[in-house]
Amino acid sequence: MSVQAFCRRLPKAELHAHLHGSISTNTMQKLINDVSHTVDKSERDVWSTVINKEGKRTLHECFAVFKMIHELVTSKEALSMVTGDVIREFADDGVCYLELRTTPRPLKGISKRGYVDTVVAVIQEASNHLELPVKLLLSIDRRQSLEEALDTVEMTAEYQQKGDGVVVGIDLSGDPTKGDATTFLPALRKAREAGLKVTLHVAEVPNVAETLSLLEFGPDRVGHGTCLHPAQGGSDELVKCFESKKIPLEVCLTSNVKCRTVQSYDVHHFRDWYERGHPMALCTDDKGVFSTSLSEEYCVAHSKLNMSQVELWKLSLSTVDYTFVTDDLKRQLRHKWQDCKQNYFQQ
Ligand code: 6MZ
Repeated sequence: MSVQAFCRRLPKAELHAHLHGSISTNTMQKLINDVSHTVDKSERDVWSTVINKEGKRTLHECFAVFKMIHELVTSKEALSMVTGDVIREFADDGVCYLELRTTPRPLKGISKRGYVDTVVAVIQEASNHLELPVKLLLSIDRRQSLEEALDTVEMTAEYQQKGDGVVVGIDLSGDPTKGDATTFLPALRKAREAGLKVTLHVAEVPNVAETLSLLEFGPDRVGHGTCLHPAQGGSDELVKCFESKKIPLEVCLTSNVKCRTVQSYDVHHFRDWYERGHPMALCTDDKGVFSTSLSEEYCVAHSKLNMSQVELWKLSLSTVDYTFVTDDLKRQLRHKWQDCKQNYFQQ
């Protein structure tokens, strides 16, 4: 079996996928067509050029792309359509567990809560016909105020208490060059008190003091962790703290290299943490913006980081341990992984 076929067939869990960054070129084209009667051709051409750029963007350019995507997703209908497409595409890629995250924002005629209701409704609808458990994290954007962050936490707790099991936690993300994430520590503590899971974007760019405070808070997982090591602008204290707490790391290989927060796969921090036996999950981050898929991330780990098929299998299975779900669902997921192994890999 080719590596591509192996990675496609491998059961996979996606733990770090921003909804609007995951919108594929096809779906983006649908959005552009939908606004064609209200927007002139030159603007549509700019959008088409941006979405067809194959994901080669600096971190700064990525955030300009998110702004553009947000300008295209302005109605409840558009939000439903993109959420449905993103879930289907992950399912088609052999993803067997999906955690989406998104930053609630008011759209035409709907509040932030209306936004979350819309995404939750699409997730519930998808569960009627797809064998793919989908959970949702609500994101705090670093550019927001503490009050907005507290509102997001309160809203997340309300949805969690509704008991439909879709909304499970909080993410802290947004442009890492903006704001001070430690501002949000009171909101993050409230999230933990409410029993919510918490994952934080940490050290995507060098910032030793902020990173240390976030790690000391003790999140359930962290995203990126690019600049922990002294050679990447971190410090020995950060490495020691991260290692001793064994906080699972959401690794986004293509995203880091395309954004140039990591110079090349050869120097990517994945290999070092893998050799230390640190808990890690391969993730896409923004599969639309970076033109990738979760299967592709596993292929990259094979071709650029010399991971064998057996290692990829073990890595994928271990990812189930870091999902934000009940022990019962984790058991069911592990069975699914074992069934797939028997069906596909022992012929
Ligand atoms: C930090 C990121 C990100 O929430 O509108 N986002 N935050 N680092 C990254 N690495 C490249 N990629 C995406 O999805 C888009 C939002 O996700 C966050 C940003 O806040 C972006 O605006 P939602 O669904």
